[in-house]
Amino acid sequence: MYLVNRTIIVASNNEHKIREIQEILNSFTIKKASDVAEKFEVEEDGETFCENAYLKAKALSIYTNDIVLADDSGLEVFSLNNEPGIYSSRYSKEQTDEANLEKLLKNLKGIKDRRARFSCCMVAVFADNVIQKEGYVYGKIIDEPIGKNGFGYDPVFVPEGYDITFAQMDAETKNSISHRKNALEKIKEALEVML
Ligand code: ITT
Repeated sequence: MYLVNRTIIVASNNEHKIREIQEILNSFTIKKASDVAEKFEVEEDGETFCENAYLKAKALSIYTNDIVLADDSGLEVFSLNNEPGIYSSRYSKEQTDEANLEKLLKNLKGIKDRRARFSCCMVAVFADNVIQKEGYVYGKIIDEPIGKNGFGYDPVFVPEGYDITFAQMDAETKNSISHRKNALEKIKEALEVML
């Protein structure tokens, strides 16, 4: 099958993610869920990033014939049994970036092993095809948030090989090494074969 349409609908309500996907997949036209569906909400009851990404992509695909792309991602802290993991956006009672961060730092108080990784599973769905790719970036969690860019846990995550947090980096630098970038590069490669 040859796809001539290079439009991708992103099955996400997270504006930060959508912007990063747009910046990384800059040879595609990126649209958001609200462009094709009035209200888009999915119960993320999968047990892995990929299960949840598939649930989101499949749910939006009934509204469009374009390629649908979903991202499920999160932070895994090794000394916390890989928490918050798939619960990253819902870690605290308040479920805000600030409260999630605060809970993470509290749970890490006094713990020396600060190693962590961001994980991302991207699922693209179109016609009868499903493409699933994962990406990671390894690093460590610092004691106090630093930086204003990005979102989520960016202010406490210092990637390997750097001495600043994701939130201190410009978007271009984060997007050149992130978990999202790594997963998207693989998705892009798979899609380009079919376009
Ligand atoms: P959608 O499901 O609508 O896409 P969401 O924010 O709920 O949006 P997820 O369920 O995939 O998405 O949760 C992702 C959470 O993981 C996000 O809210 C952050 O807390 C964290 N996260 C993922 N990628 C991140 C990044 O690049 N920088 C910082 N935090 C990130």
